[in-house]
Amino acid sequence: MRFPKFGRAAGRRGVALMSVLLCLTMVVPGVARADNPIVQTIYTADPAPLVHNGRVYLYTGHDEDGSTWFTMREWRVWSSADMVNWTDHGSPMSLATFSWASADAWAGHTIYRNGKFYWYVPVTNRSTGRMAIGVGVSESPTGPFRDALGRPLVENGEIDPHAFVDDTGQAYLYWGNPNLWYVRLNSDMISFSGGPTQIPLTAAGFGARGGNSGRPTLYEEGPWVYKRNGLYYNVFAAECCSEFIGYSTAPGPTGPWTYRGTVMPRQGSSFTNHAGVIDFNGGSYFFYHNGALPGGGGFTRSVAVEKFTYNADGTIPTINMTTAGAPQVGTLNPYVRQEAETIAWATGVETEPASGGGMNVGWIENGDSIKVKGVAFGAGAASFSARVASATSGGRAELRLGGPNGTLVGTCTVSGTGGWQTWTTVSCPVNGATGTQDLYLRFAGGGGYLLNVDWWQFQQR
Ligand code: FUB
Repeated sequence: MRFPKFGRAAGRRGVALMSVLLCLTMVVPGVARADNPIVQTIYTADPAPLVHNGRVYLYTGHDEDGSTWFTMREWRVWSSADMVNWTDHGSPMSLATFSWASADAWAGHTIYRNGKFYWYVPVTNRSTGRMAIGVGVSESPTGPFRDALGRPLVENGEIDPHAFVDDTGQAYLYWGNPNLWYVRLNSDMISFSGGPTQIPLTAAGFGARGGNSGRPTLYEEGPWVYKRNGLYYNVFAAECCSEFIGYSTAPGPTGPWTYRGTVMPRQGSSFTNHAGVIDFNGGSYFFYHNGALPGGGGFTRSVAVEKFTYNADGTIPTINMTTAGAPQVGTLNPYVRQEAETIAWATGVETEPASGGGMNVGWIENGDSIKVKGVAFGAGAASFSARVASATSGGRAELRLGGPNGTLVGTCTVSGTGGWQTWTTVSCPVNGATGTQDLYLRFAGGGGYLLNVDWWQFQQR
């Protein structure tokens, strides 16, 4: 099925929140020009990054187009080896994974243990009408995930689970809004010992909140707990609305916590924010979400990332949202098969499951483009091949360097193949692609949708 092009209306939570949102929308540019947000093909929210075998796997929610609430039905997975070119792995887990869930595929977290990936998610339990925590499990970071229990792992009406395994091997699950809870997970990661325990929300631990919100501290939701150099960190969404990101530290995984201040101020035209923190390839990275895409806002959010350096005393510096994003780690090899859905920045296109597995890029129209950053052509490419399909009469894939209208180094012509999933391989000569370049696949042709691309690869001179 073909859908309208991306770029949809912002949502609405209520009069008060909409006012906040409108104020933010007026002061923040609506169109990002660089590599943040990470995904341009759909709205994404609630980042949960995981480093595994030299790649960063990014687990997100999916804000439906035109949402006027947190209308979320599935979770999505992306991965990158270089922090700028992200591969779309589609949706390996959705509300349908949990037969007992009725709605609200909200902020989850994935962790690796025992050779398996455990994805903890909050959803509405159909039979109780309350938010409950389910757990998906898979042998692969990109799924598919199945319901590990066939019922909630834990249920108390609160959200935003985050798992952490301490050096001792003891695992914890944290979650909560408006309270902050933890439970000691057993080593199977799908059962626990003892009951849910509340972490005291004290002003010393989580900062004092003013106003008449009825909440004692700045803690709002989205705990992200980790250990670094013997110190335990809890990075969380603070106050509402709009939220900023704050953090606390503790000598142990259950506290006592000490509030340490702001990580990311209120920015970015989404009244929520949600943190994910990792170390990867010697750098530290802070993931968050905002409303920076066209049509973006509080219910049409997008995940973004910044690189940062801890202060010498272990405190976290203030991190601001940028459109530049993180610098690239290394380069991308064009002489091995690259998925078309490995993208630094896409304009106009969307993705879908490909008939042969994985995803393909589709909804390609005249003038659309895909940027692939830092492509290491070395001494030079001689030719380009791509797996393509077209249910219409096709179009052209122009290979350009440095920009969508940059130097043209090759053009592949694609004819109709008889279907959007009827694949053939096309090739064309390439001249002038040397060194390390930002590659743009720019598409040209007549009106309507032109072609789909599953993968591409250059051949060396
Ligand atoms: O995405 C739905 C909810 O919004 C999440 O569970 C919260 O963390 C907030 O980001």
